Amino acid sequence: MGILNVTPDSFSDGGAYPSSSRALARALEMVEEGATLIDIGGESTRPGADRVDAGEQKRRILDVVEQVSGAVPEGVVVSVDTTLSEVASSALDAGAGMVNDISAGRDDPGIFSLVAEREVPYCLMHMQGTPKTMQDDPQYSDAVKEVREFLEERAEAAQRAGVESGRIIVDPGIGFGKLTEHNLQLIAQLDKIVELGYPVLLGTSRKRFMGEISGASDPGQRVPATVVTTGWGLCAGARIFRVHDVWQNRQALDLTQALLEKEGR
Ligand code: HH2
Repeated sequence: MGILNVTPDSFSDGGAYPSSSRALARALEMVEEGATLIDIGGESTRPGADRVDAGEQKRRILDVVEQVSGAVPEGVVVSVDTTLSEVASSALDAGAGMVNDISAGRDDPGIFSLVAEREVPYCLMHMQGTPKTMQDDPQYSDAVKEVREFLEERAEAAQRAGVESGRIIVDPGIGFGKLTEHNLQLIAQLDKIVELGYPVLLGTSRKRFMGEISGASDPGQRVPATVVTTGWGLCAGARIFRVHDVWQNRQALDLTQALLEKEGR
């Protein structure tokens, strides 16, 4: 899954695509590099970020969603990264085929019924708190257990609202209300999340905890660390990798897959 943030302020690619033609060119480049999903978002959720209302999100993304959906080859799906059903609904009308909701239906419960009605894949993610304050003082007694229970509960809530279990994807929400220690525990024990039985999406790309460990203060210098988590995640059973640097992570996946096959997996 290649990341396409059409925002002025995303932590790594904010302001990188000031026009829809630039965004389209990057989307096609990511497909060329091996992405089969393009995740388009109009709201930064970096720590401390302010909310962006539905109208502004739509102004930022709809043209891009329509252009990218119309230009990508068959089999490539556009995902909309939003917590709001109004934005998701318009993006689906414009050609998107998946919803990525970092609030797991807590921001806008209407997103469950929308996804159920449109019969599209739906990713629900764990987050403690809200982007504005989530890194202030995250607390867990057992991060892996709590994240796992949360994802299970939200997946059940989505199903009660009519979302088919086969359309649900779960995501531990790396960096969302978590200290480095919690992020490491969740990646190291990703198999515990995989055990839930839903496809797992892993979003580590260029994130801050990698800078804390490696000293790489510039997000663009965290690509090698990202690639390690991608290979690790595939070994643990994760299925979707949300990344800025597509060919580098594609290469890691191809090599890890070849090794897993030699191991007999
Ligand atoms: N991370 C970000 C945004 N959306 N969605 C899922 N499912 N999982 C993630 O880990 C995830 C996500 C944050 O990264 P990015 O989009 O690069 O930055 P920003 O929020 O500043 O736009």
